[in-house]
Amino acid sequence: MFSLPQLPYAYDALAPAISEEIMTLHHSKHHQAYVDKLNAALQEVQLVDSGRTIEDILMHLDDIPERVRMAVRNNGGGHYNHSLFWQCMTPGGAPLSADSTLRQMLEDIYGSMDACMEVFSAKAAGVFGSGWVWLMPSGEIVTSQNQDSPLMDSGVEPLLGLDVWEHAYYLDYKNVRPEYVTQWWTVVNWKFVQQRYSDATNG
Ligand code: MN3
Repeated sequence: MFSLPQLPYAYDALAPAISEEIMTLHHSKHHQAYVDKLNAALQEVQLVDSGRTIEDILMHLDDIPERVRMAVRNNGGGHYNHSLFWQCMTPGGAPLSADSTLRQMLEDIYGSMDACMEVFSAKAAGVFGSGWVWLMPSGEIVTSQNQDSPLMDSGVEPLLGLDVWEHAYYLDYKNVRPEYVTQWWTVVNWKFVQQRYSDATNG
């Protein structure tokens, strides 16, 4: 059985970048629904107590019986993506230190952190419909549709993810997704992202 992870901060802690109302709905309703539907789909094929991690399930979707595979892909992806997303944010944000290895890598590729963030923001603006933007351990910035994760195709876990589904910002920003992205940068937990990069490159 999968369960909803606790947020590492209060529902109102990311305001004004993301309001308490959005955080409450997004975590306690949307994410909870992904968890519930994932468990229901796995239950249907007697896999709910298999003990497999969500990462393992998403990397081997072909092993899931076809009649529930799409439900596991969508809701398992939703569970994995949101679990990562919450941790990628922290009240007030946490910047990268000057000697951060992640900063070094991104500056080598993009020229500067600002330039890297501009590429990421442009990709976020360009996602058609519902999806995500991801920073990969290679430094590459990729997008996915719906609740898909790069993990599904590549087996590689993203370092940082941004939810650009309308439910993530519409109450605060209406249709102006770029403003949501601009404000989101102020709450990004780069220290967490650096830790994931260190783990990915040393492991
Ligand atoms: Mn969402």
